[in-house]
Amino acid sequence: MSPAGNLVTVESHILDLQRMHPSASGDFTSLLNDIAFAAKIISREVGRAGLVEDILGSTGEENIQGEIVQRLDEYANRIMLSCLGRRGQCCMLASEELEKPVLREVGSGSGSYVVVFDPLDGSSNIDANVSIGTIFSIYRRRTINGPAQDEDLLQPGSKLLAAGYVIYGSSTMFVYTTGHGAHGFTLDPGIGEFLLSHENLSIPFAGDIYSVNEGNEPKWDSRVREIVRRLKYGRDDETDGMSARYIGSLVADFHRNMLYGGVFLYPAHTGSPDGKLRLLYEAAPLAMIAEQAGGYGSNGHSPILDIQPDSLHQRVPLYIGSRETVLWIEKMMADSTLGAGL
Ligand code: AHM
Ligand code: MG
Repeated sequence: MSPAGNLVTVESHILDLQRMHPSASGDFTSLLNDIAFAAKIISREVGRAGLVEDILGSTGEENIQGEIVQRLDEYANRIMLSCLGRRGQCCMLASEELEKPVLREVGSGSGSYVVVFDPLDGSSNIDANVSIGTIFSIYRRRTINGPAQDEDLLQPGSKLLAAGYVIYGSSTMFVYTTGHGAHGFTLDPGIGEFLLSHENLSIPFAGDIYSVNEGNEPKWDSRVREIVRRLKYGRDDETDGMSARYIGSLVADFHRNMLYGGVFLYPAHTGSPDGKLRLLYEAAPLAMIAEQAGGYGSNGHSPILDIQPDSLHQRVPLYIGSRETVLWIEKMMADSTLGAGL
């Protein structure tokens, strides 16, 4: 049975959006379709993990950020690199798994776009059969001619043309936005198509779930400790405490909060003074989706989408989810009576 009997594929949904821009060349549309295609291949491989040799486990190498590279990380990265921009739509691709961005031959394509992605997020969860995901950001290149430059890559989230994620969970879902709402599609494995299942996603304004790795509490500053304490026990005598859910895969924690409402926190701590998550391919794309769904993403002080990046793998503290809850966290972070930052 297809989701809710709805037979709108992700490709036709993207094409409908293109019709809103009669002068569009189709390059952007086909780039989004490339990403959906790559997601199907990665989903197939994730679904076979454990059955086929050489899928699970690590490659024995570390990536540029000193993290162990899992075999599926490497596979997903390779698939993204070979599927994206096959028609010369992209001048540059950048990934969590690559030290530097790669410049692409554009041939007769426009080369107008830059894509930044985390090919397989939550990779510490792969071998345990826990949900993982892919996250992507698409920017328009800023320079006109010649090889793409840093300024084409290092753009704030407010300049994103599109962003999305794929969650490989109990089913595989593709969620994307081009700035006209956030829409979710569920993969029907029988026909190999993503079918519209969650049109115009909307995060509840305030939620009942907080998600944070509380094992880091000893390394937080006093403000973050107080924020999490109040989330847990209730903000005041009239407010109930929230439930905790933490998967440890950003896409999965974020996706659940998108549907149920709530907040995800990855604050800075003494071991990671800029937080853990990466601005360009984790925080910014999810912040765009959150805002398109009525939510909000912040670094604790200001919108994630306003931050001008200065390097590809830049990290940022992240507070994201239900708008009211994230705004309350910003207010708490600005309260000097709760102590200073790190
Ligand atoms: P990854 O991109 O290498 O998988 O790391 C990012 C992941 C996120 O999915 C998740 O939110 C976070 O790291 C979990 O970190 P921790 O194990 O410190 O709680
Ligand atoms: Mg990641």
